[in-house]
Amino acid sequence: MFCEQCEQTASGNGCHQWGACGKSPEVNAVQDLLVYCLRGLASVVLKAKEAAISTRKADIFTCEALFATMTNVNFDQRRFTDYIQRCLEIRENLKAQLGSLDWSALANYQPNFNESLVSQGQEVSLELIEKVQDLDIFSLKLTAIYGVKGLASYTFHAQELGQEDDSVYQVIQETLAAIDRGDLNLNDWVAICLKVGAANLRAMELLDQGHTETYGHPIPTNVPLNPRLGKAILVSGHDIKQLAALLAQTANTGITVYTHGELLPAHGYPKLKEKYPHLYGHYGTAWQNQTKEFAKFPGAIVLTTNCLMPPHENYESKLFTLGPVGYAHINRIETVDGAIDFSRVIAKAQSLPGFTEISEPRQVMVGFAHNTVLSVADTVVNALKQGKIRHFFLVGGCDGAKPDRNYYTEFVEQVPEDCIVLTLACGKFRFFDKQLGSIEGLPRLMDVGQCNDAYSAIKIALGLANAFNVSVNEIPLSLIISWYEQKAIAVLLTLLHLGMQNIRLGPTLPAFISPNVLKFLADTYHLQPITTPAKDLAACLG
Ligand code: FSO
Ligand code: SF4
Repeated sequence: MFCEQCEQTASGNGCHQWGACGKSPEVNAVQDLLVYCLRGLASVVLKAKEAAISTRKADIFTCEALFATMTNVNFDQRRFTDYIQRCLEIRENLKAQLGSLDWSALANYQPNFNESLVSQGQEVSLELIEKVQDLDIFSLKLTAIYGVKGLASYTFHAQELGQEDDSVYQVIQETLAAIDRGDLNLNDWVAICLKVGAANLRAMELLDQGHTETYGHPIPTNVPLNPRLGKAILVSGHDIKQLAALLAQTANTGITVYTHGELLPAHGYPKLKEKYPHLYGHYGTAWQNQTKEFAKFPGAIVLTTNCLMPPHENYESKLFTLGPVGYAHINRIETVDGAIDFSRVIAKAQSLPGFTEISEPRQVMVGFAHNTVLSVADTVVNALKQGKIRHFFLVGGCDGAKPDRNYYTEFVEQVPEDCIVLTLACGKFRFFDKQLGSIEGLPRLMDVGQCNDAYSAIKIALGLANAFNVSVNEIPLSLIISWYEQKAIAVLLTLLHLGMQNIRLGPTLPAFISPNVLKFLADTYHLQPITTPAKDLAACLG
């Protein structure tokens, strides 16, 4: 097998025997086969778009299928067989509408379902196909594919909320189709990667619109970290719409709903909080701690999107997955025409003890998305001008199990008292409950939201630049980013597309970036690896 799409890739060098995430070589092979078939579908979709034939079904399918291949989303080999079959059906249906055309071998590719899809997947692994070719182009192709996976996940979430833009689907399909082209040089591939970043900005904007138009703009909200007595359901992942559907079905059942991981920022949405008082508090921390935290949770658990870890026996009977998420033998909740029936989850929660003891009250504050922060832009600008605020740090991104991620905790601890920390995504769980005080009434630690809310952080940065009438690279803001999986790659491409300079990235640099590509990024964008908190702080403030 070959996979190096995430930060925990084995020895920083690609998973070759078994995925460090728990993905088997068999699942990896059928994922490769699915991506291969999606590349063939993409060339047909592009022709259909040219002929003004509707490709919406194919576009949404492509996003869901790519999403399923991301790190810690789906480990179920049968689900990938289904995706491959659906991919071919959709492709053939579009071809039939297009009439007789000369199709490439890839667009005509037909796996044999009577034989092992695993060995057929191994034959089309990107590494095998590209092995003899240019290392730097291979590096950029992987960057584009992994970035498109992240982009597809944001696009999938946005369309669930009724927000779509054909230009985003166009870029996803063009990028997939481009992998097969031999006529593109290094500069072409850099341009493709940046185009993925531009489309990702639009996809994140659509997702932001979907969230805020449906649930209101997030407002500063205290979230209890201590449970309350009674039956309980824990919802993890990122999908606010699926959480809202569960809240609607658990209203007046006496069950308390808790968020886990990246669903913490859901508490900031006023229309969710006002409508569903049983959306009470938050339980646990980041994804890599779920095996311990899920085992202890005394109720049912729903995993909406990434990050799912291979579950332990001691909690798998109370765990449910839905959407692109999957794991063989784990309870699955199907979505039928957009409707989700959570009755099995509710019955499971009723059969479990729930919380029987209370603990010391603790809380954190969420809700510092762009609307809240930019509504006090004048206060921020004045405080900056008067020297009361010296600098902003965006310390955001994914968490993970490696000890070198302590850098981010130590960094926040060492940020001087006249500076403000904005944070987002699951990396914040290393410091989210720290009491850092305030400056001019502004908390020194502000939670902007999920990784899916990276758009909000970008909007805040652009809004401050606008208020100062300077470019975004001239405001006193440093980006200290932690990455783990493919959404972070898509966001990084967006930041590069916006021309953001001096990003500090860690805990390690992506394995798929070749030395020459890294040099290009360092020379052009001053992208750099993190070093030590003290050294990086001094450089940012210097
Ligand atoms: Fe974390 Fe997982 Fe949100 Fe990622 S939960 S690691 S970038 O999927 O998505 O921040
Ligand atoms: Fe390895 Fe990450 Fe790929 Fe899993 S997703 S196989 S850990 S590189």
